[in-house]
Amino acid sequence: MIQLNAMDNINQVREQLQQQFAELEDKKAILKSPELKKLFEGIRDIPSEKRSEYGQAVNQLKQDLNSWVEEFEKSQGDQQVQKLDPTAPWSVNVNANQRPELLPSTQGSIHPLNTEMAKICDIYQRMGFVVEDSREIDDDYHMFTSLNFPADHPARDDYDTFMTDEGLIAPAHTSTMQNRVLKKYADNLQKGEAIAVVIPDRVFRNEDLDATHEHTFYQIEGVYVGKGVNVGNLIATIQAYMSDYFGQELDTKLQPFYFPFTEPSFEFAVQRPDVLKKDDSEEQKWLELGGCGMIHPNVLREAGIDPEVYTGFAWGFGIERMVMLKNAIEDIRHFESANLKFLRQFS
Ligand code: FA5
Repeated sequence: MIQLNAMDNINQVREQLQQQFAELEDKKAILKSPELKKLFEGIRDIPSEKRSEYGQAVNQLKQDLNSWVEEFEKSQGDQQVQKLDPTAPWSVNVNANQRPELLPSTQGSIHPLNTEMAKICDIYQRMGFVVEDSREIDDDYHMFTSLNFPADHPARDDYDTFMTDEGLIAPAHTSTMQNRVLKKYADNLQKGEAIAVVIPDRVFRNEDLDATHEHTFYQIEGVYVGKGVNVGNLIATIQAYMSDYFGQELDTKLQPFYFPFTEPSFEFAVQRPDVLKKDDSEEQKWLELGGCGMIHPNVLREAGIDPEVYTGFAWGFGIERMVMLKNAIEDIRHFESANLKFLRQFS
């Protein structure tokens, strides 16, 4: 009778431990459970003829607990695979059972930023500009020095730049490409043609986020250099682009500003539609779309172009802000939110 109760007791403890094991964060702790200890201590109270059977059953339970722990650890190990390799394709980093199920491609759609970027580039191509990609990692020379930022100048801090320990830079503006495209297309000038390039790409800033500021966003840079190019050409080019993209004349404002790489420099703003206004304050009246100006002689000189012979203008506009304005999107964070309700409006 004692033995029967004792064996029942082992089974009861097994059930209790099973429940505890499922809830435990540190699974190994199950091996030190007081319940198991008590079962072992109970061996001495079992009549001698039944002791061996009882002892075997308790030992079996202990072995089972060990196998639960081993199996759990093995399953964790499988999940961790190797260390994450950010350069490797999915299949190396993820187990088949961890891979999210993909929607069939027929249910996907092109991201609105890509659709709009294609439209924007198409407009500039029709205006005679070639399209170049920017890059997502660069160096101090292209991001600052080639753009006439004096060493240690506080204007460098305006860009809230992400840097690696080695001093590489995640570009904070597409202007990081100016020196490269000026050099690449310098031959155009010898042939009597202008340099006319636009560069759309992703840029990165260590920003405080709000409805019009992201840490990762897109800009489109424009560079135009030739003989006798002046501010009038700059304004006309931006206006021609704006009326094509927005399909209507918007209320715009060009006001003096400072960039080390343009002189004179301007900030280009557009009157906000009501949906993009927080309140009726003067500050909320205008949405800054971009910066622009006549390319500084030092920037041309640095790229091997004689500023006594050639002049040019450049601009850099925020793509999200243009798309927000065109589609009355009230918060820039929708673009990266993976919110299908938002994205499907554009498919
Ligand atoms: C620049 O980045 C200059 N490189 C622009 C330029 C190019 C001036 C060529 C002269 C010649 P700015 O920091 O103001 O300037 O940024 C330009 C535009 O990028 C802004 O007007 C805005 O439309 C967009 N932008 C800037 N920061 C953010 C942000 N955190 N989130 C979303 N858009 C942004």
